[in-house]
Amino acid sequence: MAEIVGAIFGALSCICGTPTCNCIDQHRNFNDDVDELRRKLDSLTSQKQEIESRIQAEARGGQMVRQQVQEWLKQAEEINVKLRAFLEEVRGVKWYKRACLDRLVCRKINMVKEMLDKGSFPEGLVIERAPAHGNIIPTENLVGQISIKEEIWGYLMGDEVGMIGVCGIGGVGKTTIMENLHNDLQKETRFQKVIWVIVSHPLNVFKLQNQIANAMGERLRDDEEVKMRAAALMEIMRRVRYVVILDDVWQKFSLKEVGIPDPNVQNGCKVVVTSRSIEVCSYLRCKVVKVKPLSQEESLKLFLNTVGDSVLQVPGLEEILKLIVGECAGLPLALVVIAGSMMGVDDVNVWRNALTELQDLVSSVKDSNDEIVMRLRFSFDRLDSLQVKSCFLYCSLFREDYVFSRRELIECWIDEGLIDGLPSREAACNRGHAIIDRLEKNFLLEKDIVWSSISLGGCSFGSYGAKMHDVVRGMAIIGIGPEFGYMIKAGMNLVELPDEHGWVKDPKKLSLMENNILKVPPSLSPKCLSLSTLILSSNPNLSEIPESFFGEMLALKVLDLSSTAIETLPNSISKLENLSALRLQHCMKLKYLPSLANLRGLKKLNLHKAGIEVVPHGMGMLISLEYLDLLFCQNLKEIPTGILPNLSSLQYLAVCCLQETTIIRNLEEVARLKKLETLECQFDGIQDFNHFVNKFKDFQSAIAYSLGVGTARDMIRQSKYELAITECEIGEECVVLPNNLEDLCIIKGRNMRSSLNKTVLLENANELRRCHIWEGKEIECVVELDSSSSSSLCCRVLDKLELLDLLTLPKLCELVRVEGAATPPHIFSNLKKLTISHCSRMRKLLPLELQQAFQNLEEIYVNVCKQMEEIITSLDSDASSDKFTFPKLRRLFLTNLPQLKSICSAKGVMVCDSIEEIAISRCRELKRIPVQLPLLDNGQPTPPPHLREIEMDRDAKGWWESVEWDHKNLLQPFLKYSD
Ligand SMILES: *[C@@H]1O[C@H](CO)[C@@H](O)[C@H](O)[C@H]1NC(C)=O
Ligand SMILES: *[C@@H]1O[C@H](CO)[C@@H](O)[C@H](O)[C@H]1NC(C)=O
Ligand SMILES: CC(=O)N[C@H]1CO[C@H](CO)[C@@H](O)[C@@H]1O
Repeated sequence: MAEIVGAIFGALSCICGTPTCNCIDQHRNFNDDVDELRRKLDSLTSQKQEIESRIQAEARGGQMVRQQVQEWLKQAEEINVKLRAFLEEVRGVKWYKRACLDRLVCRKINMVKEMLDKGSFPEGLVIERAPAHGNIIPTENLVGQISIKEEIWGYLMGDEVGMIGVCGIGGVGKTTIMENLHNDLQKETRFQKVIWVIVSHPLNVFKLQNQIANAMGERLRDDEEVKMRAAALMEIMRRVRYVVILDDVWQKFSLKEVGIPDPNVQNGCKVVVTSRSIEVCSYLRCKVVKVKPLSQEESLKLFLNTVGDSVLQVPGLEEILKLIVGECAGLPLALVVIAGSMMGVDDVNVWRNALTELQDLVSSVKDSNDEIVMRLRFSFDRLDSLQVKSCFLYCSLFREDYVFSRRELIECWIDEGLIDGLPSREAACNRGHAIIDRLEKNFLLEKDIVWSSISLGGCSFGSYGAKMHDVVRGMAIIGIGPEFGYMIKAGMNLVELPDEHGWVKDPKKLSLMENNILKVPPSLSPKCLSLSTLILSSNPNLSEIPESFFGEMLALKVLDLSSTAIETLPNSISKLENLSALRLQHCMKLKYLPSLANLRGLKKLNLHKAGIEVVPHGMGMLISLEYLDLLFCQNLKEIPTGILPNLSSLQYLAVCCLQETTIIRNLEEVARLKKLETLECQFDGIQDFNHFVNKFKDFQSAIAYSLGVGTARDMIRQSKYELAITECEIGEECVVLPNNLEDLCIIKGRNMRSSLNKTVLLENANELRRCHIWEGKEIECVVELDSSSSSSLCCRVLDKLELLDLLTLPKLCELVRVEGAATPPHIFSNLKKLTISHCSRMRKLLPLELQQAFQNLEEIYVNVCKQMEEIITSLDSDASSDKFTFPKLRRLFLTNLPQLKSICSAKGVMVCDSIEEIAISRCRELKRIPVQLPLLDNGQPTPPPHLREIEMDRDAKGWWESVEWDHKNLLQPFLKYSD
């Protein structure tokens, strides 16, 4: 209190001490301001209370409240206490002094306003475990090794052991066991946080700290020393009961150095390390669990699981098969990879031959460390085409554990000329997908998730990409790469180029990706006359390459300098006549490129986000150019007229359209590019965009597009025709949609109208398949129809919609609003998936009038809608005993709906015989589950034939006892509890 009094009188003396009391604003009334301050303070209090109750509702078992939110709550409380006291003080101040206090009051008002603004937390309050997208790691099911898994589980659940070391040779299945355990741990309430970190090799403490902090939803300061960061991380970790799984540790280190508190009985935390080295495990004082190879019997089972049981029907095969399995030495990785390569073979002779090859390979390296390498080599040799082999080998150029997106990998293959001779880029991409599928099927690549930079409402978004198992990669590098002239030093923390002795003789492909090479020595000119691919990407501080460097690399075809700090490219580039791909994306400092006029064979020029101010000299001469990316080159103001039409081979073009004039001028030129297949374009605002669309419509027919308006974001990239509008002022003008649009995404639209229908011109959108609306403050319903339009256009337009995804729309209260119409619109009749989350005003989801929308619905997700009362409603109360039929519904997820009283009216029943999964959690007001069980011929009820599980939160056991569900006892076996 003393401090506040001081502040008031301090202000008085300093402002009023001078004769010109300039703080008096004649037009303001002091009392009004004080009232305003009081009102603002009340709003702050109620906002704080709301946030606190939202946290209670949202924060399920293990979730953590975001740090900004915690800080905000603390500050809000402080401000509240201080200012209430201030208001008390002010009341007693004499009138003649009040005027002078006014400015102070104004400042306080602003302070509260700021707090109110800061308190919206569009990313959500808690760090979600990204439910539907799961922190679940895609993994193989375990065959054998169950006892090992159980042993580890015992240590995790018990008190005795804090550090666990899972130890065994490469390919024995350590990671798979831990992945399975990790996924099981997600369903446990014992730990608040389960973190999976792939430890880089060589170990990099700084990076490890970042990985762990990120997994905790926090950030460490990049400019601090490792020691300070360790202390900060320690602080973060102390707050939760965690399991940290450190996968694939090669070197000794100490937990303290990184900032992981010692796991012990008091904190109940656990650290699990997987490693090939017992020494590492012992050094960390782990309880060591050795993962042994599979028994012959388990091996056979795993092999058959992969290759398919039907091979056993081939006469005479069983013996050979057992011998082949024997050669795999019980290593799951070898078993699945080899089985993968024999899939579909039913000729005994081929099998017999395979056995001999495998035996030869294995005996050639008996008892060396490379045993597994040779087993894997076998399946490489069996990839029939050189094309597939080369594509596989190319993946080893990336650093260990790198997850590539399919698109990225296929583009690289195209650059290498590995996918050639196809009539279009689309055909080449399809071929690329087929190759990835093939490699995945052979277990030479594995599926993994590429996380996009989009994160909203606490959800992260990912898509499937591919990754090379580290042992498979090792095999590629040691066992095969050298024959093909590969030299791979990716992700090795190198700070300079390898010196002359370190170079493979006459390499063909050299990767130095993801190091920290700072400089290429001034006169270095490595003699690499056969080098066709040089990758120096992601050396973030590499700023200079000397003239001489490319002097003896004249055969270079692919040069990748992306994500480096280079400022200029040496002129010697101009002499690389055979260069066909120049990748310079994310070179933000790149200002200068020499003339490209000589590079007649150049097919790809990627300058995405590069710093260039003008287009490179000679670009107009690149008659072979197929791929040009100039997107987000912020300094590039225009593409001069006359250049684009020369690029007659162009298949893919990505540009920003920042000024109206450039759009129009270039667009007419774009129209002349006869081979163009894909156009990617970014616009500043809706006006520019609409202008573009109106022109584009005339010629777009066959061109796939990916268009963005507003701030740049990763595209969702699901379809050929997509539009994302991000953080845009939508306001007055309706958005005109291009023809063929399949995917529409509106994120953080500002000043949107009350409905989607009023925000965008839906008339053209009769191909719309997916619609995402995220974080729109104004939108009240998705479609708003007046009586005249109800049966017509809009409904036809939205009839193909398959996915409707609504996230954080605070004013949304209905899907369809029909003004004064009696006839229910025929709408959403192809909807397959409906997801709605964080829409706090929504009370009722699907009106009975939308019945036709039920016909194709396969998935319904409703999550964190705090006023949601009913999922399917009929206005007509007589219909209360109705049957609601959802012939295709497979998943029904209702989570965190504190007001949900019924799913479909009081007595209604839901018929959804195709249901597979039901999840209901945190819906405590729900008294009855109306899902009707199908009847057998004899009239007895039976669980739905495809039902797999009914998931509930663990502390809902009591609720389950009380909830009404006809024949509930039959469903008991399907129950599964999660947290
Ligand atoms: C790399 O550059 C960044 C930014 O310029 C700097 O902060 C960092 O210290 C540099 N790293 C090294 C290893 O030189
Ligand atoms: C460029 O490619 C052509 C055709 O493949 C080849 O004959 C020529 O030797 C290459 N140039 C260099 C410098 O390697
Ligand atoms: C495409 C479409 O149905 N648009 C409708 C949007 O809403 C207005 C009035 O609210 C209708 O007149 C349009 O037909």
